[in-house]
Amino acid sequence: MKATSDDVLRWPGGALDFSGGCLIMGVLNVTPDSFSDGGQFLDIDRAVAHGLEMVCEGAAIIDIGGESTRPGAASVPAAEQIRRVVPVIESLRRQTEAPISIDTCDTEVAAAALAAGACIVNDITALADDDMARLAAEAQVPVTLMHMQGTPRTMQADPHYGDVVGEVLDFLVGRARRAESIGIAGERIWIDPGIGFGKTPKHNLLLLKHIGRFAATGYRVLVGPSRKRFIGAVTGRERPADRVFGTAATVALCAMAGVSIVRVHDVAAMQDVLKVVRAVREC
Ligand code: PMM
Repeated sequence: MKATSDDVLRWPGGALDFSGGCLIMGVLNVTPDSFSDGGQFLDIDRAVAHGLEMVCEGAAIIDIGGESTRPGAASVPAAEQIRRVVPVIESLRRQTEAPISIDTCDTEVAAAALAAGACIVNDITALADDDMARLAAEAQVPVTLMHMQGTPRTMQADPHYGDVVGEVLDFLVGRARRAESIGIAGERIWIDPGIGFGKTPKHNLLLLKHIGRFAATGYRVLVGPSRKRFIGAVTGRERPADRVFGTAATVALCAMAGVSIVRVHDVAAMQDVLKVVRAVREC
């Protein structure tokens, strides 16, 4: 086992207490086109205010991204991502101690974000770029390794797997071991099945059904189901903002299965969900 779910994780620049169970990572997209909050937080003051609001509502981490990864999205140049996220990170850093995560697969963006005060790297390509792995190893920061089939531009065209759970699990454990060999401590590696990234609704449901197998690897598990399309497919809710109750169901089952972090938009609501799950687990 590389990590346990009942301890405090410390690293240069941050700490997280997992002893109370699953933590919330609040989503803050400084983009014009993310599927759920795109265009809402392009203004620095509004982005910062929303970040602080999520901390007040119970987010343990704020995840900031300057590039939409919605299906079909084109990549955003590093300079533009930096222009979007760095002022928000700098301002939040001055106003809250909550760890800030940078959602990018671009090493230049991650380096700028870490210099501005972020202290976690969320890489949806699971450190495909060795430079990103070296950056995280040197900075000794936690990293999220996410699974994706294809790229955001192509991933929903025709996702297919023989055994989705086994293949995603093998990929993530392989990438986690590689990250350890490059010098990232196992307790700082968070694995994420990549809900919605090159997966059909059925693939997403199977990953959630078997999410306990990911937790059983000993690496901490992060899951990002919030408001995603598969919830719309199950509930018939077209608008992402109408998928909060569906998201709540996924958060409850993740927390019961030993997931360490859920990445969500609706922090106050999911904090209630986690409080109830915690009360049941502890009674
Ligand atoms: N989902 C999105 C973006 N970044 N990062 C991780 N680690 N896991 C996810 O599931 C994930 C992510 C897309 O959703 P958004 O538009 O709400 O950011």
